[in-house]
Amino acid sequence: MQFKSPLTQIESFPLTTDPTSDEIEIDSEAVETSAKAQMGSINDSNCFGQRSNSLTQQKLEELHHTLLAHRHERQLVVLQDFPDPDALSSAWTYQLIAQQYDIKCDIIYAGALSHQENIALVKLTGLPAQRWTLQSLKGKDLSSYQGFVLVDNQGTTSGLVPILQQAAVPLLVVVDHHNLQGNIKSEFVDIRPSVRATATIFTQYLQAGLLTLDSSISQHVKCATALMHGLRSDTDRLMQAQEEDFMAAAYLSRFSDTQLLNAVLQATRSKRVMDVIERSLKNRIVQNNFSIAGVGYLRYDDRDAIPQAADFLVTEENVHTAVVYGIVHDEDEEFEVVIGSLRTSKLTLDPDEFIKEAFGQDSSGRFFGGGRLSAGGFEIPMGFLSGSNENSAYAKMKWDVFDSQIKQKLLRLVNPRDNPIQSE
Ligand SMILES: [Mn+2]
Repeated sequence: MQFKSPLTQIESFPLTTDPTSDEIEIDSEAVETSAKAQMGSINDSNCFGQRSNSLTQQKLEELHHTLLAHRHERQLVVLQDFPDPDALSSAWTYQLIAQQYDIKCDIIYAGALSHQENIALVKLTGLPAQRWTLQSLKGKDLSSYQGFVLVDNQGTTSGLVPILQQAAVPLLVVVDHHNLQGNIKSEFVDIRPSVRATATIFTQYLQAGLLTLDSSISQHVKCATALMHGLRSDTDRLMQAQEEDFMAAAYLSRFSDTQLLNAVLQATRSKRVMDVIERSLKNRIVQNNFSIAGVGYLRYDDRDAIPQAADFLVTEENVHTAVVYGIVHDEDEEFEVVIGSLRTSKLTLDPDEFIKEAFGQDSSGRFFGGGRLSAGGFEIPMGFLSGSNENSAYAKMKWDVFDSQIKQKLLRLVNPRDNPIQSE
């Protein structure tokens, strides 16, 4: 039989005691179950493709021991400021896995859920993610958390991370599939840029027995559906999926709810998102198969219109790469930031390299963005120039400056001889 339930496999293997963890006493049935599951899966070579098998098993064992060492604790699972379905579903899975070790997790993000599909996902599945603004974080008692976890990011896309570091909350776990963004000091690290979605990695953890999914438990069904959505959305509806992602999707299909997934996908675009897409169409310039569009100012809540516009622009004939950017302003916090998104169908173009090369680093050596296969994003703080102004001529002038500067940096890579500033 190709797919055996992890539980059946587990029963057939004797539980061995790990001599290195003798100080850790397994005190709950749940922990014992997952320990058994983990031992069982380590002996199983049919779960995944042979190539990734040993890595997954090694990571699985490490994560198991990290969780054991931190049982009964409270942790924060930190998502990128604007979390996507891959991040949301993976964080939820981590929370459910951690529960087995009596670890309580709060899933938090600083920005907004701005894509209509993300809002639908969270509402329809009851996904337990909370928005903690930078302001509200300062009022929280962080000493009740013994650690934090990064899922589908490496801390560079979350405004919450510097505050947690300041409060000396230790980083315990990082699970991500983006290229390495720098030096990471964490007890457990599983970063696999070859995998297309963090949801794939978490599905492998599930499949190997860190948590046994049960289709009679509604929460498990919803979480599996969320993972399926995350996996699909990070792989362009499985178009970019590799063997491991398909294997994960196949496993999830046993638990996920097709009707629920369909309901999430049916979410429609708001008029304001349509307006941003319209602006990107009007403003785009196409050079050397790159389509570049600045969309001006947009509201914080509509921030996700930018990647959606990039998704749309890259579908134009003879365009292989689209970059869309705009100034996102948050009226509540008087805060502005340049947000951009890149989409490419060109196999030889690495979005991560492209964005790092185009925009470089800030004074503290932090890159303005990065990416994964076929997609990337960037955020450029506006510093002293941040803050809205009632005067529309002033706002236009500010936009023109940022627009020209970004175009100049992009066009230097798109067409090295072309420089829009020099000609003036
Ligand atoms: Mn992802």
